[in-house]
This record gives sequence, C-alpha cells and structure tokens, in this order.
Amino acid sequence: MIVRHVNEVIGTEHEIVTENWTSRRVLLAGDGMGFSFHETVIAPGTETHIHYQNHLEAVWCIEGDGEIETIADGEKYALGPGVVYALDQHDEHWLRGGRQPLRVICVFNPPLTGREVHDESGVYPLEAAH
Ligand code: 9YT
Repeated sequence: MIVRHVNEVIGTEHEIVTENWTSRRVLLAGDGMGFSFHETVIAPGTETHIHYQNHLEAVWCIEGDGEIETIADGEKYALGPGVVYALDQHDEHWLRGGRQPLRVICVFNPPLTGREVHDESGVYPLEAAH
C-alpha cells in the first residue's frame, strides 16, 4: 500500500509551479495505479488554455472559485466547492481563476510521469522525461 502526505511532494520535483497554477503530483505513472492523482491550485485572475489531446482528466473542485469555458461551443461553467468536471472528449478549454485560489483534485489517465507542463497548444506530451 502507498500512503503519502501532500507535504512530502511540496518543494520536490513533483511539485510543478507555473505563473497560473501549482500542481502537487502525489501519485504518478511510476506508482503503477494506471492514473495519476494531483492537488492543483489555480491562481486568482489567471487564464490558461488547456487541450489534453493525449489524456483524460477529471477534476473535483474543493475550495475557491473560477470558471471553465469549452472552446468548441463557448459554454461557461462556474467552478466552486463540489463541482466535478470530466474532460471525456479531450475538450479544449479555458481555465480561469476567480477571486480566491481555486483548489482542485485531479486524476489523469494515462498517468503523468511527473514533470509535464502545457506546451503552446495547451497539451501535455504523452510521455515526458523525468
Ligand atoms: C485543472 C487543470 O487541469 N489544471 C492544470 C494543471 C493540471 N491539473 C496538473 O498538471 O495537475
């Protein structure tokens, strides 16, 4: 069994800090679960273009606020505690931080290896170097 605390990830190579978000990747491909499991905090007032062409992602919002806009149809959805969204169609979207930091728990399939950051098209490569 694997038992970890998010504090073990903070400050390590498995905490990815960007201008728009911080991702603490607690379970990764190397753990052999078939998915990766992260805590992500979206910074207030930010806007990130995301298009996970190689991955499925489900997101559970825990605290804070924000918004997601699907680019194909321009639909906007308010994000806050209890909202869950799943990018089952590899949906290209804008992810926007609100007034407060938006803390979410995310699952990726296939699992991330640890160091992925969006490229200029909002994509994570299928396999990133460790
Ligand atoms: C919700 C979302 O996709 N945020 C971007 C970062 C991502 N969750 C990650 O790499 O953990």
